[in-house]
This record gives sequence, structure tokens and C-alpha cells, in this order.
Amino acid sequence: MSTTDASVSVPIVQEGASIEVDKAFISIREMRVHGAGRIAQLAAAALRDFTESCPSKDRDHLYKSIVEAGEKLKSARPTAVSLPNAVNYVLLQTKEAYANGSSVEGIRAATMSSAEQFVKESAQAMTRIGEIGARRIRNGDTILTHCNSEAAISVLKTAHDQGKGIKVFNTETRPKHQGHKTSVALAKHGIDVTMIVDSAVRLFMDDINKVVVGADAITVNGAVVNKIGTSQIATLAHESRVKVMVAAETFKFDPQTIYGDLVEIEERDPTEVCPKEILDAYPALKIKNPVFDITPPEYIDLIITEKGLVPPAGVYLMMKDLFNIQ
Ligand code: RUB
Repeated sequence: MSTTDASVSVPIVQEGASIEVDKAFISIREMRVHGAGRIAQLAAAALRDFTESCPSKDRDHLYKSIVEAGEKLKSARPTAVSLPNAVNYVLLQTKEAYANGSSVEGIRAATMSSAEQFVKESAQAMTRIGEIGARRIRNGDTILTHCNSEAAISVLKTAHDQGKGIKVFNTETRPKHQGHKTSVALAKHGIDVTMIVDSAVRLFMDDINKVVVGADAITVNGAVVNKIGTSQIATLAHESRVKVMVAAETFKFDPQTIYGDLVEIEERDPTEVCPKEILDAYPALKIKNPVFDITPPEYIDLIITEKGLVPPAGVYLMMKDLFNIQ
């Protein structure tokens, strides 16, 4: 299988190797590959490889099989809208080809080329977000980031490469410590990085003048769903008048929120928070482990997308355009 565990800067989708849908599903569900952008790319690549290797010679059967594989991938994790958006992007072409009466090979080609296109566009988006976001970073800024966002890291690396002399604080990010990957990626890139525990953010807020985080989903009113703890950080930043910027590809925009749907917040296993022996010994002990939270638009200054900067209040118009909503 052509996935790597989620070390930043290593392509999730490597050329020449085939990705199985079941394995991709498990990798995403068990967080061997995590982060909204990476799971979207993995899902698109898995659909491409599934389509290529599917032996079906019947167009109805091929179509049904591709749609089913897509639905399975979508169900791997519930919060990051990048996952259904990636699958829907690919399936749009599958559905069009099928509806137009295309042959088995026609359906296959349409699906594979749109999956390829998604992977290519998401890599390009990452570079653009770095360029656009780095313009908002000033020489000598001290920036806080949370969790492990490729988009946020792209902004930080680009600013550093432009010689801006930034310093970064990053949280370890309980309970799965994805922040360790961020520290390593930034340190490897030569960036001055300091890791702190999540609960130390307020203590260090006086040293910080910008917050840059990623997103799993952005709702129609400009609220940002991201790793648990993001909203606490944004609240503290607001209190200290520190700017909060969110780096996110436009496939993190959630079109369903236009119709009033809520983003489902994933709740993970209690053993991520507390050792199993303790839970077994004290059955009355309750654990809550929601892994994302929602930062209201009032606490966000700017969203950095590959199509440009957008304030939270501008999300609706951008979404209308992106998803062709009348
Ligand atoms: C990852 C997380 C990241 C966003 C954005 O959570 O919250 O900030 O997914 O990442 P998890 P990216 O580790 O639970 O998937 O910018 O890489 O898409």
C-alpha cells in the first residue's frame, strides 16, 4: 500500500503503488494517516486504484462498485469534510460518465482522471496556501500552531524560506500528540520551534503575536472545526488581541452547512485519554473524548485558502461559487 504514516512533507500518495480501499479505510479510521488534507488525498487515490483494478466488465456493476467504494471511504471518519468532498469530486465524473451512457472503459477513465486531478490540485493548493499565507507573516513574528496541519505548516515553512526569522510555539496536542509531528517537521526545516503542553497556551500568549491553525471543516457562517483545543486557543488569542488565521484548502468548506446541517464531532476511544487498566478497575469512571471543536467566526480573523484570503463573513459567497449553489 502506498501510504506513509502521517509524517509531514512525505507524500501520502506515492507513484506506482496501488492503494486498496479496505486498507485506506482502516488507515484513516485508525489514524495511521490523519489530517483532513491527507485523508482526502488518500481517499481519492484509493478510488483511482480501485477503479483501475476492478475486474468488472459490466458498466452497471462497475458504476455500483465505484460508488460503494466511495461510500465506504467516506464513512472512515465523520468530521473532516475534506473526505466526502474528495470522494464526491471524483464520483461526479463517474456519475456523469455513467449517465451519458459511457462504456466500462469510459467510466473507468473518467473516474481515474478526476481522482488524479484531485490529488494534483490538492498538492498545488498546499503550495498556494503557503505563498498566500506567508504574506501575512511579518519578520520576527512569534506564531502559535496546534495539532498537525499541513496547510498551517506550509505557511510557516514558506515564511521561513522567505527569510522572515519567525519563531513558532506548538502544542503537543492531547490526547494523540500530533503536535510532536509538527515540531519535528518545523525543526527539520530549520525553524525555531518550542513545544508546549496544551494547557500552557495562556501562559505563553503574551509572547505570541499570531495564531495559525488548520481546519477539518469550515461552516457557512465562517466557523472553523479543527482539533480539540483550537477554540480555547482562539478564545485566549481574542482576549490578548492576537490574530487568528486558519489555513485551509477550499475542499474543507462544508456545503451541507448551507442547508443547516451540523458538523458531526468525532468521539474517539476513552483509552486515548486514560489507560485501560484504570478504566477496567473503576467502571464508574466516565471519559469524554471529542477530538474536534468549533471556533466561532468572531474569533477568527482570516481564512487562507488557495483561492485567496477570505474573512469568515465571506465564506458563504465563496461556498456558493465553489459548489455552484443557486
Ligand atoms: C488533524 C487536525 C488538523 C486538520 C487540518 O486532526 O485537526 O489541524 O485536519 O490539517 P486529526 P491539514 O489528527 O485527528 O486528523 O491542514 O493537514 O488538512
